[in-house]
Amino acid sequence: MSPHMLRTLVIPVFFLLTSTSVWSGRYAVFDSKTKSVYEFCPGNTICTPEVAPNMEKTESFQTLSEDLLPLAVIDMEEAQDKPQKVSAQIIEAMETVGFMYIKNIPDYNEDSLFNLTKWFFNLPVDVKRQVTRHVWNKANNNIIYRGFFPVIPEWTSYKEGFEIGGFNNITKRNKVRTVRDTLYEGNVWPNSSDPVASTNFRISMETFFGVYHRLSLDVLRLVELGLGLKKSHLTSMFESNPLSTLRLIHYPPRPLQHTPKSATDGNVVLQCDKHADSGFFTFLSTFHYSGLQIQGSNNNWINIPPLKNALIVNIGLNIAKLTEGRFKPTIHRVIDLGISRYSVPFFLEPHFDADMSNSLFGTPVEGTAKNLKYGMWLINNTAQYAENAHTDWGIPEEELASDYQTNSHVYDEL
Ligand SMILES: O=C(O)CCC(=O)C(=O)O
Repeated sequence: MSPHMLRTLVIPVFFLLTSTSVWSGRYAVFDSKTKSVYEFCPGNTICTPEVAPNMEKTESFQTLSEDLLPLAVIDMEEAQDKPQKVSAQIIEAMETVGFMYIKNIPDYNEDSLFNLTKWFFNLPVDVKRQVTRHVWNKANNNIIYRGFFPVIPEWTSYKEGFEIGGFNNITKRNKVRTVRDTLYEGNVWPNSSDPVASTNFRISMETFFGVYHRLSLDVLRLVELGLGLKKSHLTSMFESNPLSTLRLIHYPPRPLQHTPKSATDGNVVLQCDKHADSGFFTFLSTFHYSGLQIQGSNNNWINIPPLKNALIVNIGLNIAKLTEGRFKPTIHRVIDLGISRYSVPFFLEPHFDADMSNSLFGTPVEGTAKNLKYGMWLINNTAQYAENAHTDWGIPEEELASDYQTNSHVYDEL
């Protein structure tokens, strides 16, 4: 193993091990019905009976006409007749701001997605805990990468989420042997007291996953066209077995006792810390909420208001690297509005074996291990996020190392 490969492996493993001791083990689950945050201590007992936010304001809806919006609006209907024009608009948006809106998305229905999101987060705490990741609920042996993650009160980002991928074949924890098994983990679904509603949730979430998947391939085809790439050059990385994630997010209003200094910026309280996405493309629904801000060239913060039935699309560090820096991964954050805010990002991810070591134009990516696969890159880069930092990937360190070696070895021979 080269020194570089060793470093990329050892640093995150070290981080995973040390971060567990920094984390106090407390986490919180929001119950929207009672408007209470139930805090759990190590050992899964409720350590404070109830910490009511008691500060929820009435929601205010914000709409702006399209010509006042701060980002380009890409029309997917227009793309059918004028692909050249629309692909040029996409490339321009990605090369300048790294953010855009897209509208007229086939089969996308914002109201229906909003209802599903609220349905999930309104479930009683006990039902959410059935699908909580293993690290927070040791009774759940099958959850490593998918399912529910709770609020961690002392973290800068204050959110709970529920994630699905494209797979339903659950790998049992005790059968997990490789990083590949972990990332291809199947979905888990909540069983509420209303079985019809639970089934509807599952079917609708799977349908939305398909809507986002097809949309992302349409956008990638336009990117191929705009960058002058061969047909399927980009889409082939995503078409089959993508590791994409559809995440429902709820940001409960942040009570003072859960607001560390790192979660403030002057008078502003943060719900999601400033960051650039790590991956490829993110397709984000912010419903009718403001709160999202992107960093301008003078380090100023620009509000990104919602556009009805449209998605906000931005790019991550990986596609920036693969385009040799042509696409800009812009830093963004979410500020606390004092209300419960919901959003749904779809993180477009390629299949496990997608090559991360060569750019789309054929040049080796600087600072990347030779023949690095996406799956290995992902596991080494997601530990920094609050919702993953404490994940017990279910793989002993030596096996993680050996999987890394095996995969790298196979590819070195090609
Ligand atoms: O909730 C939002 O508006 C933004 C979410 C986000 O930036 C993320 O999940 O990476």
